[in-house]
Amino acid sequence: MQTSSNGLICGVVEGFYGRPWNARQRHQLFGWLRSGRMNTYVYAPKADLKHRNRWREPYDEVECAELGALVRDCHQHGLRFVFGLSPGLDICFSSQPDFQALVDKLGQLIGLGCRDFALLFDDIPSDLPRSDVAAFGSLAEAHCDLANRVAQSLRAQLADPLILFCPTPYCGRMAILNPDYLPEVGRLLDSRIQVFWTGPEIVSGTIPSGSIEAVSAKIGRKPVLWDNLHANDYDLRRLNLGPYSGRPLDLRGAVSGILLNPNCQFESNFVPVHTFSDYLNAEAEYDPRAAFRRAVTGWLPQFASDGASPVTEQDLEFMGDVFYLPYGFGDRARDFLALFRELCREVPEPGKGAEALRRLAAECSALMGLFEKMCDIRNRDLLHALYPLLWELKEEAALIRACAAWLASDRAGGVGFQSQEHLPHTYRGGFVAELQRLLPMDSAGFFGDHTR
Ligand code: GDL
Repeated sequence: MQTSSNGLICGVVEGFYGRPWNARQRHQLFGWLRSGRMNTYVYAPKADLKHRNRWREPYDEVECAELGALVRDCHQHGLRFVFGLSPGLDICFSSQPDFQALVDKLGQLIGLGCRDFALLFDDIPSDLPRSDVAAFGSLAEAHCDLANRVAQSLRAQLADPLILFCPTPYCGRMAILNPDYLPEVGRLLDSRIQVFWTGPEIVSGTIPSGSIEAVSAKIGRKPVLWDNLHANDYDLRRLNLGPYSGRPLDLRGAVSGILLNPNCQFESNFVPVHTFSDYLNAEAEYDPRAAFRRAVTGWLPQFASDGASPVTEQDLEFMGDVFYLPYGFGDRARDFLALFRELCREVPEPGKGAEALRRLAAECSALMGLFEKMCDIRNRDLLHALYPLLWELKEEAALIRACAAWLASDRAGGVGFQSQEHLPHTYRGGFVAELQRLLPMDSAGFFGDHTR
């Protein structure tokens, strides 16, 4: 297995909610990881029923063939394949049959060539199951006891397996609400088991190195970051195409690993994975924007098309700026928003603001053009990974461009602006949108005054 230059466990955890990636996509990922000098892939797709909801059930013959091929493909790329199991929704920690089911399940994977494992207790009830109250004093104690027994069983079968553990409070915010859990992990969990951590938040915009010291002190070891910076499963209108950022280089010395849990749409992860590799391999400095530009250049060949007007590097950079990172947009998207915001704040008098309106219309045209060019690319999987978001973007761009044209006109007749294509009661609608309108979240995360 290849070791990263700094000895970190590093790579990707496929740990999101939604459709798991397929063998072809994972094969491509392994190539990216290998060329980026990373060393680990963690298999933990929440929607593999036998990984989580029905964890006790063994994989059938077809699934075994697929998983076995995946493990081999991963190993052939010089990477560690970690199989994650997430039994916490309904396991009884004191039950011997449940322990046996777990060991049997991991044994099935050992039979398929897997040598490294993760036990994941994220996103499960934070109370000890009633059936375990007599046996354990706390949830942390039950989790550690199980993990230690699993580790013992794995070590009896394998030479020096990597064993990872995801605690139930796995970020700073959660640890505050559940202050006893992590110190118990520090005391009770076998010291050779690695512990996952997502940073101050589930999706951490920044992870200061100092924030790691506190958690390391509690858990008695350096954590492995499960980094959700580019994850988008929690909001399907997002895509995070921006560079790995908000993590200082000295963070690499404060943790024992970093694994990226990225966008659900596999093909959209080229820039996240490649900039992450730049960060991992950087010697003295890492400039996220420069890494972003380099990655965009590397991504461009995948947009080859037979169309008259192919996608350009500028197009990709603009798309990346629009779908950037969870807590900020890229340069050109920020400028676009600032211009539009200003025009909304102070709508120009008829005959005024021509230059600003022209600039706005030009940016809208660029976004609409981007969509048209994308439709011609040969890599249809890549197109469809981006399509729903690009469609919505070009629809808004068309609306804003029409509005800009109306504002630039003499606005004869005195009626307001209306679009023929955006029908009232169908636009920005649907059941979920209705619920979201009824429950707006304020900037502190509270849902309307009445619920405080
Ligand atoms: C989570 C889940 C993860 C999900 C991510 C982003 C962890 C440890 N667990 O809480 O499966 O993809 O948030 O929504 O991060």
